[in-house]
Order: sequence, then structure tokens, then C-alpha cells
Amino acid sequence: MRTLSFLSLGALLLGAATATLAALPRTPAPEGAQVYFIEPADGAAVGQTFTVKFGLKGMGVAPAGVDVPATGHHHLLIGLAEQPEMDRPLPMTDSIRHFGKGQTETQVTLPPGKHTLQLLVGDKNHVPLEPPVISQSITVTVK
Ligand SMILES: [Cu+2]
Repeated sequence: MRTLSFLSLGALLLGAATATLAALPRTPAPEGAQVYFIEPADGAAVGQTFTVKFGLKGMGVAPAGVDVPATGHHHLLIGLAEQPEMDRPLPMTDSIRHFGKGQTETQVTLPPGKHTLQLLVGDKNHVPLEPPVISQSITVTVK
């Protein structure tokens, strides 16, 4: 009996994990929505810890988990070689930072060298909108 309930719990957890990874319905992007960097500027030279300010037009910012039409939250992509998959929740990694409290700026600390930065808006489930509201990729040189 104990073994059986352990197995059912395992199946339940596996089911939940699979559901999380599976494709979720994507939120349509509001017409003309645009995300961009207020700072730093593309090509800027910055110190090892620098401020990044996120700009958003044509839609609003809301925390993750909050269901308000025409809103989303920011994700900062740092040095990603490939764009993340757009039909599922964005993973939380050092290279994909979530601002699920609705933050519109952050401090980033990176080692010296060139780094690419890009902003990507996600919906309440951290899934990119359809079509993706994604910024230009900018490059900064950390001194
Ligand atoms: Cu997120």
C-alpha cells in the first residue's frame, strides 16, 4: 500500500513536471508592442556592475502570475547564442533572468569583455508573446 501511494505520488509529480515543460497557449502580443533598452546604449563601455533600464511601449508591466490583459514582465537575455524556445515558459538561468515582480531596471555584474544583451517580454506564465516582443540585441564592453 505504501509502495503504491509512493508510486502514485511519483506519477503525479512527473505529470506536473511534464505539464510545466509542455507547450502552453501563447498570449497574443498587443499591436505595436515594443521592448527596448533605455540604457546602456548599444556599444557602450560599462563597469563590471552596471544598470540596465528596460523600456516598454504599447503594453504594460505586471508581475508574473497576474492576469491583466496587455501586460507582461521583462526577461534579460545575457550572451545567449540562440534564442530560447518561444512556445514554453522561459527557463530561469544566469543567462535568462526573470523580473517577475514587474521590475523595470536591474544591476548586472559581468566579467570584462564583450557581452550581448536582449530583452524579451513574457506573459504571466513566463511564456513569450505571439509574436515575441523582443528587443534588438545590444553589445556592451565591460571594462
Ligand atoms: Cu518570467
